Amino acid sequence: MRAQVGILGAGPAGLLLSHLLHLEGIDAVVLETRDRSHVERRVRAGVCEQPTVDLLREVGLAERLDREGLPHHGFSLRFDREDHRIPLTELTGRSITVYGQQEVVKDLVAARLAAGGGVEFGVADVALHDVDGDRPRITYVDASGEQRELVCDVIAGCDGFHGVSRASIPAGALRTIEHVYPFAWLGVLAKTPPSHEELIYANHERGFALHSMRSPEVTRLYLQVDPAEDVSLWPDERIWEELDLRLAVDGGFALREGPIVEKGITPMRSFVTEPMRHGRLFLAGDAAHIVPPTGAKGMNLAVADVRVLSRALSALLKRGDEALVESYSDTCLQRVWRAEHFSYLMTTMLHRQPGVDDFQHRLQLSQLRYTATSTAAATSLAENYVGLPL
Ligand code: RFL
Ligand code: PHB
Repeated sequence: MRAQVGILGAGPAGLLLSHLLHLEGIDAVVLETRDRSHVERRVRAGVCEQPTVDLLREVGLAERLDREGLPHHGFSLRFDREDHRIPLTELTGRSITVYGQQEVVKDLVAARLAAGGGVEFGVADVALHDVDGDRPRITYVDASGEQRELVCDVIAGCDGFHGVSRASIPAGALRTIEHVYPFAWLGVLAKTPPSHEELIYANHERGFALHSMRSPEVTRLYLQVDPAEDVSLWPDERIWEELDLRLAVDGGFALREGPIVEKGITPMRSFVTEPMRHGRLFLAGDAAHIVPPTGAKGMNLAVADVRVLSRALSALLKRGDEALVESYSDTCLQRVWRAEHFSYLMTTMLHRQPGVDDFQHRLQLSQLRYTATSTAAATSLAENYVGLPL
């Protein structure tokens, strides 16, 4: 089999890249190890920044997002039992849209299949070959158990943090920079209307808590926990009790409880691969970098990467112009490092570090109060949160 671009991974990065390439008249095949329903049900990101929404609109993928997505013009910062609103739109003229990653993925899969685009789910034993040469190949076993080979001009590694693409690059050709945080998030999805119209990021002495949502009927909530925490120690009542404590404010806050339908623990790390390219293999999204979720940037970075990559591959494959593929990694890494810094700031400002002294804690509270009361500080946070222009 032959394709101009072989794409590993049907997450937001891989699927959107194949759509963008299709619009450029370039044929691509997406190979995905999981089945379609798994990919469409995986609960992950919830926040689309403004540049992501603008791009999805521009490429005809925002019809359902515009109908069902929830536009948000601000969010709350809570600390010391006080609530402070960060008015995103007032400060930046832009906004975010709460629309689940799995909804973005469903829309992308539907668009790819409607256009007759190649997406193969349920493949196994994926291996990359000859990525240094100009005819790289992917071998794999398809869903019916047949051994296959896909010969490409270029391979896009969009297979997430645990995929094979990054691991296929010879040791020594890449540099990885990593920071692991001493906490994790316990995330739950509850069948209950949100308790507040906007997101709430709370710094509490018992740890961070986040109130988010997926729809007018479904709430998404997170609690800071130990990275080694066992999810079975968190029955529903304990989760609600803890959220109640951490989201509390003077004057009262009524948390709406309801059946919890999903529970999971996510470790927090920052991770960057440099460069994001080796020969004819281009890494994009979580395959190349990870941010802690506090800044809501992971999916948005994946989208930004493939926008740059689609243009670069179009120039290469249609005109033999190498300039944009040469600058691909540097162009993406500028945005990646901005998001890394912002995500680090949000994370360190909002979480309680086990074992830190009073000095660190007082600095954290001072930073929160400054952010909540200075227009300059709030604007800096807001412009990063809504997404810097692509
Ligand atoms: P994905 O979504 O991980 O997709 C990679 C796909 O590759 C497949 N795969 C393979 N395919 C072929 N061959 C192989 N050998 C393969 N190995 C793996 C996988 O099955 C998968 O389908 O990566 P992509 O496309 O780069 O997208 C990145 C985003 O998923 C990620 O950054 C976000 O979910 C991060 N994130 C958030 N991002 C935001 O922008 N806003 C948020 O509000 C936000 N909240 C979050 C988050 C991530 C979270 N978790 C669970 C990590 C909240 C959480 C809790
Ligand atoms: C979510 O709704 O899943 C969500 C929202 C904001 C974040 C992270 C996750 O910072």
